Amino acid sequence: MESEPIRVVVTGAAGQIAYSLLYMIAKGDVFGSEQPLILHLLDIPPMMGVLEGVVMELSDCALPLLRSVVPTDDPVVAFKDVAAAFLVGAMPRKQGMERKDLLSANVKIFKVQGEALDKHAKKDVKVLVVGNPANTNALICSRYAPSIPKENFTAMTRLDQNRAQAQIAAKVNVPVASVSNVIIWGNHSSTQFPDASHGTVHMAGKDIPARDAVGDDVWLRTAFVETVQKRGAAVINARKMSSAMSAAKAAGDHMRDWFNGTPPGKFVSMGVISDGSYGAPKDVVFSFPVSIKNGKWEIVQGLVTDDFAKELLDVTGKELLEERAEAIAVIEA
Ligand code: NAX
Repeated sequence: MESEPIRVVVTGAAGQIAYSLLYMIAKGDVFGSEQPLILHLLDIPPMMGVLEGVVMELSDCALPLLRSVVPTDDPVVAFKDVAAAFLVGAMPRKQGMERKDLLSANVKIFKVQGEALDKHAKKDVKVLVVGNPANTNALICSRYAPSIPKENFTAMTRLDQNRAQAQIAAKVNVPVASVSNVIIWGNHSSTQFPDASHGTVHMAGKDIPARDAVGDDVWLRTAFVETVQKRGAAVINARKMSSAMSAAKAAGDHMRDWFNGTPPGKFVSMGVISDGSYGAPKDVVFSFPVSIKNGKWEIVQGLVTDDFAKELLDVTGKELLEERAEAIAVIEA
């Protein structure tokens, strides 16, 4: 018997990440080739004309799984009965805008969306925040959706993970799928810590430590970390627009793994509510290595972090505490 369609919302649906993401979702890359879908598309009123064009294109894709599309500028309609939410839409950083101004504009958006999720979404909705500052936006969104478990709010660091795995694969000269368990710790910002010290590379029929495969610890602690931290800026410099195709792919990877789980012994990185593991501050959305089973993530425990790692974890944790304080000041003002 055919499954009932699930409702999935994408916000920022007229934007560039959504343009790639909607196609991936609608053709079955995220929720599987047997799962019919109803897509809810949220954007702001001035974008409704553009959104109409996106709806036309989705229709013209003639995708068998896509049962209907609900374009709207009303969060109540957008979040009604959704089982999964991709919160991509956010206020972009404009010239002359301070980090504080950006945070302030976005905190307000994610407060409204949290409240709408709380009232209208399914109680087990899985929420992925892509819009920046993604970690703090996810924290605020969760705060305004108290009837939904905090574990259901996550922030995307999968693009950073994918970038890190691609760097290792290129260095060792193996296909990217041969690289596993590279971790992104902390904030999705330039303070993130891409860490290959627990990673593995599948070579000659077995998994070997990424450090041995690379054979260059200096590179792993310098050029590798910096390349991943600054990759977003490098794409903007080259393309004159921010990462979109790769961001959409990462959002799909994140949600697919959350629904389907991770294979034994493998983990992925997600921004999740921190319980203080690995010395991270509690109650911020911090990117950790997680394994996933039955739709629930768990922070991978027992990895040994050296002094170098501890120092970088500390820097990114401090930044998240600062963002949280700024965000709360905006809300409570
Ligand atoms: P675009 O500017 O192309 O699209 C954003 C869309 O969001 C626009 O159509 C805008 O009208 C809409 N929007 C704004 N406020 C909204 C609201 N209150 N409700 C619904 N929609 C709203 O940006 P795009 O390139 O698609 O990037 C979207 C977000 O992803 C940005 O915040 C960006 O910084 C962030 N990114 C996050 C990444 C991550 O790894 N976490 C990587 C890629 C990307 O930079």
